[in-house]
Amino acid sequence: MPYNISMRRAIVRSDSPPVRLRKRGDVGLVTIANPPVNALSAAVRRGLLNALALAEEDAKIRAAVLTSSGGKAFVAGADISEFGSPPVAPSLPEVVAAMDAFSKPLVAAIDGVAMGGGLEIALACHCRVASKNARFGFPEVNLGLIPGAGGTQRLPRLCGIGRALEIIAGGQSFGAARAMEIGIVDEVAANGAAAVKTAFARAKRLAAEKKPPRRVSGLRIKESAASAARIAEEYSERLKKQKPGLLAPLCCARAAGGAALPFAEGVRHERALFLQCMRSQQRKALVHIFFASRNAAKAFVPAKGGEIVSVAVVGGGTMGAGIVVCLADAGLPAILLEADADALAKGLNRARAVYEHRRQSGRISESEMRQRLRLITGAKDYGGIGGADLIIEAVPENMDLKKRVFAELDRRCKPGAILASNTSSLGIGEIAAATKRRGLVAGMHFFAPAQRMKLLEIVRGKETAPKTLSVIARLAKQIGKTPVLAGDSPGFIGNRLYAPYGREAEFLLEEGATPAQVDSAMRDFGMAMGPFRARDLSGIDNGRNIRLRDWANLPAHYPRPRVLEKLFQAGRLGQKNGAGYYRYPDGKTPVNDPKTLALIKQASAERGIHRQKPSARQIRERCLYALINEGAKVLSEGVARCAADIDAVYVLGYGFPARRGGPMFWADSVGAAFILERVKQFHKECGEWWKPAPLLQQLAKANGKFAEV
Ligand code: T1G
Repeated sequence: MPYNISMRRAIVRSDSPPVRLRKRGDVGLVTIANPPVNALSAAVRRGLLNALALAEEDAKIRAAVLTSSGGKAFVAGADISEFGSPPVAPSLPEVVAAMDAFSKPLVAAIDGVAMGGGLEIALACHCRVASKNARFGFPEVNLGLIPGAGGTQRLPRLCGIGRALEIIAGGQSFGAARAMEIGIVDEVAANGAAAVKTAFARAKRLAAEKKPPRRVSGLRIKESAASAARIAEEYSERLKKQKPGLLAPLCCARAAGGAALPFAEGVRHERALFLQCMRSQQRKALVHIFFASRNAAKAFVPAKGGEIVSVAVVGGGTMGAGIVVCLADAGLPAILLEADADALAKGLNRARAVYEHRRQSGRISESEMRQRLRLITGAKDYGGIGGADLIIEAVPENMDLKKRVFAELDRRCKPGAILASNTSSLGIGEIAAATKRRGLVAGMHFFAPAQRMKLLEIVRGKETAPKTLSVIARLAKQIGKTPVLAGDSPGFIGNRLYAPYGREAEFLLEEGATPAQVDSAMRDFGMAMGPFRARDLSGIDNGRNIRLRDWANLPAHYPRPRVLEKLFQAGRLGQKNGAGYYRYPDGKTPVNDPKTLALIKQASAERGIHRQKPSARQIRERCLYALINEGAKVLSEGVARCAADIDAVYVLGYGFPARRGGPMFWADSVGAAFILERVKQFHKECGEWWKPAPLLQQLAKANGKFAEV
């Protein structure tokens, strides 16, 4: 429907428009107000177009300032929730073209994040003023996209093709000082209000000069077309190594490589690449994970009260120290409790070592390190942690030990304190039974290294109170973690699905594969690390203990792989003692070890297997379909709330490739019927482990998807 002036006035001057135009003297103030992050929805795009048209037609307006309200974001980009739906006019390129054509000075006042389309509309202005806490970036590449509204053409014109390639294909955000340094911003003000004030002054000055607006599109990059294309080509070759299998980074490089072309031609080239990415399965998968990681938090009712002011951590091992660092990083005081002075000193030193490493690599300053360390204190007895609001237990994976710790915590900690276990798979209900405050007991399963991994499985015991879960989920967000709710079942979500994945990898060794073949096949699929390299990292002894416990009551007729036990009996504990599935001559680089192959062949012989090398596809099918079959059971049992939660767990905690959207999203792209046929085949060939999950059978029959469960 074509716009007419009355419609424009209606949209821009209604009482709560997503875009408002107000006159201040002879300057028009265009304000975007689309909480929570001022995403460029269709209504915002329409509002911008109308506000620009009104400001253009109003002779009393001699210049305009573009800003937004809300503070968190200037504009966080296109409205991601619109992706995949039929496009709604006006498109963002149309809006940006109208900004470019605006005949009066147009100055952006930026506070909060200017990302993606938000940075693109800022670059389409003739001048940019930022508050000092503003942040900038083109994160589209993390969604499987490229900037699609001129960003790949304007950015190189301001900061050169080399820097532009890093920013666009890297997808990292950066601050106002850096933006000023590289020429994206013309001035930095103390805060949002000062940025608007400064922008006004600039707009008036530019209007008084009566010169044609300085359009970024009118600039030229200093490199020639051939040189720009060569720089982009060289950068693309690096991207193929750094980000294998990803389409969007390469398209970013190709689009920016065209910035030496005439502007209109470069924009057309960019648009074609943008639409190619928009249609890609990788974009669908990456956007799925963007929302899955945010929607997981909606499993928890928003907490009211119960603020967590101080946290104690029991156990200063690698995990406990990492958890303490998470807390200090978020500005929370953390008390580390250990059994004796020596153990406490070791635990505190582990936390200090994390900060020392960050300081040496320039990620934090000496003063920031001291500030964080001041938040970490030690206690040698329970009396020292009695006043904490939350206590996170991170002692070794031994149920009797955990029960003793929880019973003592229950006696010594203040009423109302929440007691959480970092257990990776032990029963929360059983642990809670050792206390008289079962409603206040839950699982907080961090992933190693705790100070880096974003995933936090929050485990609901059968008597855990909803408020306990909500308070923990709120803390999770405060310490930068993504909370995913898990039912109290062995292995919760992550380790429950990881067990069959690792089991099948091990059976494949006995059938004819080597650790390197299996790891390589899974890395080629996109896993951050192969299963055997991962097991060497987490420790052969840990893997063995979990398996002994999980299979304690396994019916005798279930086949059991033997290689893990043989490695353990041979004293090979993994990277930590120099040998596991691989050897580690330098302590960290895995090297194939003939001794491992000898143990594997021994296992094959004991089982009477004639070894045959499997193909990469067979390796992937066995490992992944076992995982997905278990995921179907976890969904049916309600251990996971929905398939997207499983995807969030696997991408954030287990290195599953985000470009495939997580195991259940990927399974939906393969198809339940196909997977069921393969599972049935493996059931015939490999025995009871492969009994098809009822939900998988239902979906196959109904041509349904896990996403619909
Ligand atoms: N569109 C729609 N919703 C968005 C959104 C967006 N761009 N960004 C955030 N949200 C929602 C999010 O789902 C959540 O919703 C709420 O806002 C708070 O987000 C055309 C093609 C801005 C740094 O990739 O990085 O522009 O869960 O929990 O931790 O060329 O949000 O409350 O219902 O993340 O304070 C490029 C994505 C898009 C930025 C704020 N832009 N967003 O972080 O809050 S493509 C991005 C973020 C594009 C152009 C191209 C972060 C944030 P709910 P949050 P936060």
